Amino acid sequence: MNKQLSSLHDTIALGDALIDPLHELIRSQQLEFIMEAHDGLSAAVAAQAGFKALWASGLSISSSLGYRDANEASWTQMVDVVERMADASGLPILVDGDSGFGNFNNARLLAAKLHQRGASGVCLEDKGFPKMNSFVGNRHPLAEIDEFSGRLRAVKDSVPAMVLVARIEALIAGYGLDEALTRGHAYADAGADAVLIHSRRSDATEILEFARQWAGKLPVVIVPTKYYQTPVSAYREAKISTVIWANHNMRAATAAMRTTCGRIMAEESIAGVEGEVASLEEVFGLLRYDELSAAEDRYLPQHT
Ligand code: SPV
Ligand code: MG
Repeated sequence: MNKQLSSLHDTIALGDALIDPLHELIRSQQLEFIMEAHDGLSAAVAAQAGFKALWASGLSISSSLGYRDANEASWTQMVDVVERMADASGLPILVDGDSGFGNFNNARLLAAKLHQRGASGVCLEDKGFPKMNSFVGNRHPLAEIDEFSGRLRAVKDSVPAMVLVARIEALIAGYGLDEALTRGHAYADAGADAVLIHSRRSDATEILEFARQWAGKLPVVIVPTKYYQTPVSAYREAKISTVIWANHNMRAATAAMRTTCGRIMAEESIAGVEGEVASLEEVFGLLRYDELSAAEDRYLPQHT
C-alpha cells in the first residue's frame, strides 16, 4: 500500500469534528513551511523532499497550463489539477483560490469542489474577478470589506472542514498597514482561520510590522517571494505561523527545461544531457510503478 496515498484523507477525529492535518499545521506553535506544486509530478517531488503540505499556486498552475495568472484558467481546470496533486502526493493542499472566481456563490462552489477532490484548505484574496498576479502592474482594485467578508462567511458555512485563509492585498494595492490591519480584523470576524499578508517589497519590514501590530489574533501566513533574503529566524521571532515557498518548483522546472532544450537544440543529441536530467527510474519511483507491479502480481492471471 502506498503510504502517502493512504494518508490522502488523513484526519484526526475530535468529537464530532474532523480536523485535517492542515489545520494542525496552520495552528502549530512552530514556524511551518508549505511548498508550491503545480501538477501531480511536482507534488510528488515536494512530498519526497519532506514537505508536510503543498501550495497549489495560481501562478504556477496557470503558467504550467500556458495561461497568465489573471483567471485565464477556469476554476474547473484548477480543481482538476489540484485533484492530481492530491492523489500523487497524499499531502494536505492549501489551494490558491484567487478571489474565488466571482461572488460568494462562486467562492463557496469552488471551495466545496476543492474539498471533494482532496484539498484541505483554500486561500481567498480580497480582490475582484478577474484578478491579476500581485507582482504585475499597479491595477489591483480591492474588494469592499463587507462583500469580501460575505465571500468568506459563505465558504466557512458551506465547507467548515476546509482551512480558510483570508489574503490581504492592501499593501499590494498601495494602501498602508492600517488598511491591512482593518481588513485582517474584519476577515477574522468573518470566520477566517488565518490571514495571509502579502507584500511585494524586497524587504520584510512591512510584513514584520504587520505581525507585530496584529499580535497573534489569528495565525499569519506569508509569501516571501520578493523579500527572499530575509532569514526565517526573523519570522520565528515575529511569531509568523507559516511560510509559503510559492513558485519555486515552477521556476526551477522552467530554468531546467530551458537549459535542456537549448542543449539538445544546439548539440542535435541527447547524449550530453543524459546525466543531468532525472532518470526514468526516478520518475517511475515518484509515481509508484512498484505498486502497480505488485498489483499486477495480485490481480492479473499468472502465466508461468
Ligand atoms: C501564487 O502563487 O499564485 C500566489 C502568490 O498567489 S503570488 O504569485 O506571490 O501572488
Ligand atoms: Mg496566486
